[in-house]
Amino acid sequence: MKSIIIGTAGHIDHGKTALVKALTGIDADRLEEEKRRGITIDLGFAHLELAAPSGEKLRLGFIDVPGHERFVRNMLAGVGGMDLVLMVVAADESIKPQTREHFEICRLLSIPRGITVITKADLVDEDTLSVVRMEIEDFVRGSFLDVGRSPIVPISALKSTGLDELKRMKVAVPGTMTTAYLALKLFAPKIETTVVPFDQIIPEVLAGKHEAGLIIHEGQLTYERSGLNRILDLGKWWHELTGLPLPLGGNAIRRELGPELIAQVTTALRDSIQYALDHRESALAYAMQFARDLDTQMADRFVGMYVNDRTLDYGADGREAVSRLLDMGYKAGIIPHQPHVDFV
Ligand SMILES: Nc1nc2c(ncn2[C@@H]2O[C@H](COP(=O)(O)OP(=O)(O)OP(=O)(O)O)[C@@H](O)[C@H]2O)c(=O)[nH]1
Ligand SMILES: [Mg+2]
Repeated sequence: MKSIIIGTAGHIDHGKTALVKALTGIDADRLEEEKRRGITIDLGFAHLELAAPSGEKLRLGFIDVPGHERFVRNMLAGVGGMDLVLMVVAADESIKPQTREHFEICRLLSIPRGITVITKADLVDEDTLSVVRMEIEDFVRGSFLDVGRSPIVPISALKSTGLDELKRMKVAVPGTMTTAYLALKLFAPKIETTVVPFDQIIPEVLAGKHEAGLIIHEGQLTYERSGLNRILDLGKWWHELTGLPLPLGGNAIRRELGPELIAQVTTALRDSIQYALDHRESALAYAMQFARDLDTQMADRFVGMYVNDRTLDYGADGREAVSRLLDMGYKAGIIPHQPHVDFV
């Protein structure tokens, strides 16, 4: 059996021990003081057996080092025998003093190989993640961690909830007459739900009243800031299933009003939307009074999700999406009557 010694390196609190635990299931912080203070003081150890692509068994031994600058001697003692180092950089902090120091130590001791791991990817958005990646690329250029020979892998060590687990949860939903609810029931027909006012879902999930919440409106932009994790994006799920956009809403008008009045109302609505799109800044300033806890930038994104060119014209795929969604809802028994939609 082949043995490989893998070590961690990186700044304090950047997630080295959490990474080793996610990989092996073993908490390498074994000292009582380490557990109490939540930092690594002395070297920790873990192991994992894996089959190599060739079928050969590999025994991976892990050495987890402390990131605290005061314990750099312990770190140094662990680095000597490493075949491969996991250079850990937290996405929310990027390169810090001990990232540099540990990197220099690994270079001085000629660690042959490494992988740069961007941890805590769940804490930042994609733009920040790519900035951190660029900073790392610059930092490691020409070294044994140069991206030409060693990958940069973003991860999150947070426990993720699987979709099957979600199907067994009781989920707070904003109402049973919402597209979000319809999509959720199509995804998981047997899922249990409780109706909660839409703006109470995030606080109640945070308070532990519900296992999960179905989030609509601006909650879609703010849930991460509130400290929640996404399990499923129903818009993406629907798009993967059908290749169509998920229709979130529309204006309906009574057929019996007659073609003339329907045409008048439609024109008035379209003109009004077109005006708002053409005068985005003042329209947004007006909308800000209803913006609840959104700042201007988020409100701008939020409005863009609901008022865009599709608001003027669904387009052929938008129309197909509306019909398909309602039809699937009827066939699944979620909508009691079969809807017949005409598009004006
Ligand atoms: N959100 C998030 N938090 C994480 C992740 N990985 C680790 N953490 C948290 O970050 C904190 C520090 O994690 P550790 O694994 O103890 O960090 P460390 O690099 O081992 O710290 P030292 O050993 O003291 O240098 C803990 O509170 C972890 O729960 C992650 O992927 N996402
Ligand atoms: Mg640690």
